[in-house]
Amino acid sequence: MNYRSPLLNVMTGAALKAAKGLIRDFGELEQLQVSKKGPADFVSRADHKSESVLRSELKKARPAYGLLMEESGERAGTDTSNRWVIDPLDGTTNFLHGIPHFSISIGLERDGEPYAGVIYSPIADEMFVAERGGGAFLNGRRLRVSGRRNVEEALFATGIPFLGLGDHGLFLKQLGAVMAVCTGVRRYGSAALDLAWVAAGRFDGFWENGLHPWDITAGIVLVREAGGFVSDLSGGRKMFSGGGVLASNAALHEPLVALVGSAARAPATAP
Ligand code: 2AM
Ligand code: CA
Repeated sequence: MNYRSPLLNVMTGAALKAAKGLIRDFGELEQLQVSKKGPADFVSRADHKSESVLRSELKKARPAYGLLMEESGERAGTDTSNRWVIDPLDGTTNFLHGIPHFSISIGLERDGEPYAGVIYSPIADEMFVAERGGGAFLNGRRLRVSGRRNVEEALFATGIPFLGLGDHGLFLKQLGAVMAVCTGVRRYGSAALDLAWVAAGRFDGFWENGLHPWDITAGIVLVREAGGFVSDLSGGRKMFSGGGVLASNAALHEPLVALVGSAARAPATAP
C-alpha cells in the first residue's frame, strides 16, 4: 500500500493547504450574494489564490517539474519528464452557487502519461489519491470500481455543455441513447469528482465531451488504479486531443462506448 508515498504526501499536502482558503472563501460567499457582481469576482479570486498556493507548494517540493494550470497556463520545467496538471477549483459554478460539490485536482504526468492523481473535495473532506502501480485510495481506504455488469443497473454521470459551448445536439443524442437503457444519469458539475466517484464505485461510468487536461489527468490515474478503464468517447486514446472522456468499470466500458458512439452516428432528430 503506497498511498503514503513521498510523492503523494507532497500532493495531498498542497491540496490541503489550498483547500483551507477555498473553505474560508466558500463560507464567506453567503454574505456576498447580495451584490450582483460580487460573487463571480470573489470566486475568481478564490480560484487564483488556490492556484498560487498549489504552485508555490509544488515548486518548493519539486522545483524542476513543469506546470500546466487552468488559470495560468503552461510553465516548462527543467525536468522535461514530469509535469503537474492542475485544476485549482473544479466545479466553479457549484462553488459560486453555494453548492458544496467542488474539488482541487492535482495530476502528475510522467513522460506524457498520467502517473499520479490527487482529487480533494474540501467540504466532504474526501481525499482521493492514486499513483501508478500503487492502487487508488479514499481517505486511506482502498478503492475499487463498481462490480455492476448490466447497463440496466448502471448509474452514469455526465457533463452537460453550457453557455452555447460544445455540441448541444450531439450531447442530447448521447443522453437520449444512455438514459433510455440505464438506471439513471447524474450531472454534478465537477468532472474531476465524477472520475473519482467512478474509481470509488459510486458511479458505474462517466462520459463528457471535450474536457481539458486539468479536468482529467488526476482522475484517469484514479479510475485505472481502481481497476477501471478510461478512453475517449470512441474507445480510443484521444482524451487529451478533443476526443472527450469515457470512464467505467471493465464490464460496462464497451457497452457505454457503443451507446455514446451510436449517438454520434445517429441522424439528427427533426426540429
Ligand atoms: P471548472 O469548474 O474548473 O470550470 C463539468 O462539465 C466541467 O466543466 C467542470 O469540471 C467545470 O470545470 C467545467 N465548467 C466550466 N464552466 C462551466 C459551467 N458554466 N457549468 C458547468 N461546468 C462548467
Ligand atoms: Ca475544471
